[in-house]
Amino acid sequence: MNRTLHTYFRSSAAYRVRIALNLKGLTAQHVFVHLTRQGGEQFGEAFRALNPQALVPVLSEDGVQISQSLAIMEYLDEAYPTVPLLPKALADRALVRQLSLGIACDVHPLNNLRVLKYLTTTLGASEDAKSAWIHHWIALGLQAVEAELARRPASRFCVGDVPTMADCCLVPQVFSAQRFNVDLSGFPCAMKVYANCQALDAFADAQPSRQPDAE
Ligand SMILES: N[C@@H](CCC(=O)N[C@@H](CS)C(=O)NCC(=O)O)C(=O)O
Repeated sequence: MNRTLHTYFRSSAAYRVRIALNLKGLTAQHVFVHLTRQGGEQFGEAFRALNPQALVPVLSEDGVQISQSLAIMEYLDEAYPTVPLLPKALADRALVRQLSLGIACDVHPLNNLRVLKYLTTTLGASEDAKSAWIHHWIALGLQAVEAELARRPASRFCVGDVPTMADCCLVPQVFSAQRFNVDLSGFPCAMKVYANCQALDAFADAQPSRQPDAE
């Protein structure tokens, strides 16, 4: 089996997949794509041939190439079901997807590198305005996660007492919030889940500072 992951240490989306692989006990050879060096290696011809969206992560496995972190995680879950990333009960599966999509589609893209670059260059936003933008969208997204977690019986992870795809999405988003100094004091349920996740090697080993390409 030849499995590679095109990744960048600071990428939240790649971080999700690194956690998922670790949870499943799967290894992948990491190919590092530096998102800022020389204008961004993701825009090079070779990487664009792999993913025309010019975004990491990309998982390649025996000729199969998949981009989009949620698609990758669902693929891994179907291909390697022994350690599942989705619970059994239908309603719980839907909740995991709801939380995952809420973060991956409605929070993360607004603070992605290319969006922030567009804000400051094309639209001329100041650094302060950029920072306010980041704080606004992360806080709004985490408020929704917090409300969802708070109205359910307390559990160790986002949905139940076993980590799921929702935790793979929450942890990188909280990590990114910390990097941007977002005040997280209003999110006790999310932070408790975050702490429970970080206590596991699968999550701790996937964090940006532990990656070989970390700066
Ligand atoms: N929805 C995509 C998002 C992928 C994405 O935005 N990747 C970022 C890093 S987290 C990226 O490659 N950014 C490069 C850029 O903005 O130019 C996923 O979940 O995989």
